[in-house]
Amino acid sequence: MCEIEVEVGHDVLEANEELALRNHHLLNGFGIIAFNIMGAIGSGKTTLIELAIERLGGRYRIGVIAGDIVADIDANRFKRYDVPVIAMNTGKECHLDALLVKNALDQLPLEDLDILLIENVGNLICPADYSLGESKRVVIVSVSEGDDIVEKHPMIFKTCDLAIVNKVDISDAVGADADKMVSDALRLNPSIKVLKTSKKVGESIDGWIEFIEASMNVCR
Ligand SMILES: Nc1nc2c(ncn2[C@@H]2O[C@H](COP(=O)(O)OP(=O)(O)O)[C@@H](O)[C@H]2O)c(=O)[nH]1
Ligand SMILES: [Mg+2]
Repeated sequence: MCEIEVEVGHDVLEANEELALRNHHLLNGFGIIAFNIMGAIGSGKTTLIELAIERLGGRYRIGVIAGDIVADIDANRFKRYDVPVIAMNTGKECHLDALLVKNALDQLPLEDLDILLIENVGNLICPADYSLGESKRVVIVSVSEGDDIVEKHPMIFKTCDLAIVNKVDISDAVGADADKMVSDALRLNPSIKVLKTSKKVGESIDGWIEFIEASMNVCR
């Protein structure tokens, strides 16, 4: 019997990379900086995007892609801010991919945007492999996931520009060492920027806002 080896995974990822590059060029042409925001369900992705819209919406024109397996709950949260939002349901898939993002870009008023915030599907594994065309990759973990969550998911931390350790207001209550999470991220990726945040402490969000602003200056 003859055996044929088919590298399906490799081909799929290669095709995705090509599409992601096209998305990147399309966004570049409009001067848009896109952020791929990843993290588990409940880590605080939607909350941190909402805070970014609140703080930066007056100075930049922001659009959002809300990735989810089903439903448009997050998309409806963003719509309250009167920004263009596309809800992107993946069905059974645990990550967005470049084709889904291309479909969303086709529906967004690109000429009217400076920043595109993409909330990926809640997952710390699959999204790491799929570029979307973003300029910056962000991973959010919360202390309630346990302070070993970073060392359990090395790939995503190795590929991101920014790691956010969120919900530090409840570190003591859940018995988590937020500083260990920070040092784990830096050990995995010495060039990653790491922030500790809490929506309850306004100034802890400043670093997240400054990261977006700095990316606007560097990437454009
Ligand atoms: N205590 C605390 N709760 C937070 C913080 N950030 C988000 N949450 C809560 O965590 C839950 C999940 O947040 P959400 O932004 O929807 O997470 P997502 O699934 O990653 O988009 C919500 O009930 C938020 O209000 C934080 O800094 N501290
Ligand atoms: Mg969300």
